[in-house]
Amino acid sequence: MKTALTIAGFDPSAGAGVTADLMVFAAHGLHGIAAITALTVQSTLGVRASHAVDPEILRTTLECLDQDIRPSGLKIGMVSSQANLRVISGYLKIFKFQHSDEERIPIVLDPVLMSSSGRELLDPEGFAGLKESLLPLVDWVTPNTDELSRLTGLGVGSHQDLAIAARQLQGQVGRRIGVFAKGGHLENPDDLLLMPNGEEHWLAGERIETNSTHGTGCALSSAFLSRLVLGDDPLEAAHRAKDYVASAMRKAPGVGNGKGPLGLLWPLSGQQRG
Ligand code: PXL
Repeated sequence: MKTALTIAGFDPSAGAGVTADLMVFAAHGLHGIAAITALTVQSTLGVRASHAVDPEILRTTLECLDQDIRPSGLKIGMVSSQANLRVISGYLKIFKFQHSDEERIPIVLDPVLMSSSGRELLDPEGFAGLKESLLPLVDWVTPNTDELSRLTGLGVGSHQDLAIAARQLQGQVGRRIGVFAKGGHLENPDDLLLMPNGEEHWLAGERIETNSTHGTGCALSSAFLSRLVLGDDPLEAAHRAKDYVASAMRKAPGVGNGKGPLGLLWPLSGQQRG
């Protein structure tokens, strides 16, 4: 069985963060492992607090896993603090140094900045570090419209804005990374896949009427990584990730009184995509 590693925050209501990522990996037949960057205090009703874990715990978790299990793919979600950002950048540099180009694994960064309930999930120094030192170390970045806007300083209210900002972000990084820009907040919720070679592909979205939207962005990003690990080309991976998440929204378990979690394990219960 292939392994995928997520470096992300813990959401006790199991909607977003590492718990969601591990469910997504399981749904794709992957063994998921996790290194936690932050403990959030939240339910489906919103985030009340967020506490970065001690960077030494994160560093030794990554070191300990690295000495034992080689992942076939890596996803980074909520980073939380500048100190943890430094640990993750250091880990990626050593990881890349240790492995040849043929052994390269896909690395996807979901640049989590704020919860949908409006709480900042990365400190200001961490934000600067994410742009300067973390982005150049990854292969794909999966921002939503707000994240794309904050990372580029451009307004993103339309499809054209999304494409311009995605190109600017790619240019800013100084190395050809791919941008899977999530347009879920646009009037027509289409996503844009900007390939490392500059090709643009629009993926048509549909608005799904549901209150179960907690962790949708996390799930799309980790499903995309899962499909890359399984050998899909990026366009195929993006289409399948979108289909998987749309089905997970339709098959939500209906838990909680706020924005509920998705039904991320639907492929394991023998259900057809819905
Ligand atoms: O969806 C962004 C996100 C990611 N990771 C964790 C979160 C949230 C939003 O609340 O709590 C742990």
